[in-house]
Amino acid sequence: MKLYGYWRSSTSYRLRIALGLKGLEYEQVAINLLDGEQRSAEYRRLNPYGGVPALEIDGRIYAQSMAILEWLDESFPDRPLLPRDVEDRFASRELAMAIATELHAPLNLPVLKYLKHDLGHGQEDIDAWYRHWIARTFEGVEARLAERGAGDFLFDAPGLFECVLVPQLYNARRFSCDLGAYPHLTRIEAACREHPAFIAAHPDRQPDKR
Ligand SMILES: N[C@@H](CCC(=O)N[C@@H](CS)C(=O)NCC(=O)O)C(=O)O
Repeated sequence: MKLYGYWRSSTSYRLRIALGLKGLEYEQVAINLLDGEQRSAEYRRLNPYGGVPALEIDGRIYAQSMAILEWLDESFPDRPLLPRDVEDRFASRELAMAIATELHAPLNLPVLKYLKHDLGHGQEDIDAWYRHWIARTFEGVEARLAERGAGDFLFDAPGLFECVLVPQLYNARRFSCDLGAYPHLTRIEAACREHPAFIAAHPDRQPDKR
């Protein structure tokens, strides 16, 4: 199994956590996003979306991190990322998708670059944009966790939701976002920090870190 990724990419980070939670071995292939390797013709032949991650297994390439997470869970059902109960599965997906679609999408590198270079916004505007989307989505996710009375994880063990949450919090900290209003999110993050799959997946531990 080969993971095409980048050390600081939150979508690659999601997959590294999931592969670790499932105890699956994989080789990493670094795609340097700062050098634009994701847009090279060679890489786009593998992943026509021109982003990371992509996962190669038995000559087949899988793209789109959320679809890959679900595929991994169906193909390697041991140590599941989703709980058994259908309502609980829905809760995991709802929270994970809120972050993956409403938060990751507007904060992605090409969006920030477009705001800066094409629309001419300064760094202050970019930082305000970033904080706006973080607050808008984290408020909802935090409220949902409060309603459920969530503990160290959404359920008994980390799964799909935590795979998506922890990388997004890592990014929020990079942008110096104030996370004081999200005690449930940060408590779950703290519990994940102790877990070997999250420790091994951390950007600082990746071989392509600069
Ligand atoms: N929806 C995609 C998003 C992938 C994505 O945007 N990855 C980012 C890194 S987190 C990337 O490759 N950005 C560089 C670029 O698009 O030029 C997924 O979840 O896999």
